[in-house]
Amino acid sequence: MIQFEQTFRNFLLRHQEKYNRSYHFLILMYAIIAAAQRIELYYRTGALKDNLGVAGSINIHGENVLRMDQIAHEIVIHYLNSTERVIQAVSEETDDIIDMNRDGGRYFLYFDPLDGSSNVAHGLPVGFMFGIAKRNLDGNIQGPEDFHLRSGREYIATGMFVIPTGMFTLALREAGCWRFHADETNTYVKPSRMMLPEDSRKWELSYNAGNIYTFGEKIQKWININEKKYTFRYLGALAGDFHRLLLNGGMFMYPAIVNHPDPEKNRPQGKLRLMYEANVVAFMCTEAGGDAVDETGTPILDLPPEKHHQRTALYVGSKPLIDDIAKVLRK
Ligand code: AHM
Ligand code: MG
Repeated sequence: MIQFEQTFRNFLLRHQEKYNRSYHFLILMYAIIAAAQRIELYYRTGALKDNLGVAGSINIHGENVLRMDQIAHEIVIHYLNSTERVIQAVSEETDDIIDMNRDGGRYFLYFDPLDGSSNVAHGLPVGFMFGIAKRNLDGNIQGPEDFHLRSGREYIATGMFVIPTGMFTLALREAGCWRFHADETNTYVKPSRMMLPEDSRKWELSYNAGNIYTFGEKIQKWININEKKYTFRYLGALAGDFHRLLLNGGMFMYPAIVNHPDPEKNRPQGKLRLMYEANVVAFMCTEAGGDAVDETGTPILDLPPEKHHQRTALYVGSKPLIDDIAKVLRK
């Protein structure tokens, strides 16, 4: 007998019915899946086809654009456009907001099509990360509800694909954080609910250890006191590191860089982007029973974005650890 698992499509169909939601979200999610699968195809053969190198230009963040960044960006834009349901999109790869269906669309999309650039040259895991907010459909309300700069608290879903591993995690507002696996036919199947483990023996800490002496004194002190209690793991691609965290618990952090020997390299605002990196994992983590804060100890999901490429420091993970570090950060 063949063993068939529940498919992602069936899972989502049931979810939409249970919460009395529209079919529009299904159309959007199928497009996102198609985009992820296409990115994965290119990535898997990337080294062979000479697609893992640099493209020869510099992006708005002052970083080298990689060939795969461009390919992944174009793929996502194509599939989002095809749904006719996206109002505007924000991509890490373009400076401007991308207009799609301004009149008829329902959703705002924030995405990083290929996050974890330092892994790309090696063909190691990277992430396609996205967050979704919805247009205010009550025609009487005008203003911020119809604006793309939404805080994470207003997102309706966030997700990430760990490429090229065939793992997909999706969090739906108030309906939990779920993980899916690609089967032999590349169909996402077998939803499993993710809840961070309470047992601290499995917890891991994850941060760029080479940066410790550039962190603020409070964080250096916290690390000094706490690092020996936990295992340490760092892949250097948020999707991969966060994927581990969801199963094992612990904390991922990318603190503000404030003590760099070359002051030009300080990043007091943090490195990661609020709208399509930090909010994505903060939203998933909250649905999995965890939490996330910035350098002031403020919940990431409460930060009002002032610009779409805004950066933030990020501390995300098991609630007791985030509560503890938030206390230190607020002092
Ligand atoms: P990117 O958007 O340029 O890829 O940067 C984001 C990545 C995250 O995936 C990862 O957590 C972090 O940057 C790693 O940074 P570092 O190499 O400084 O440790
Ligand atoms: Mg990125």
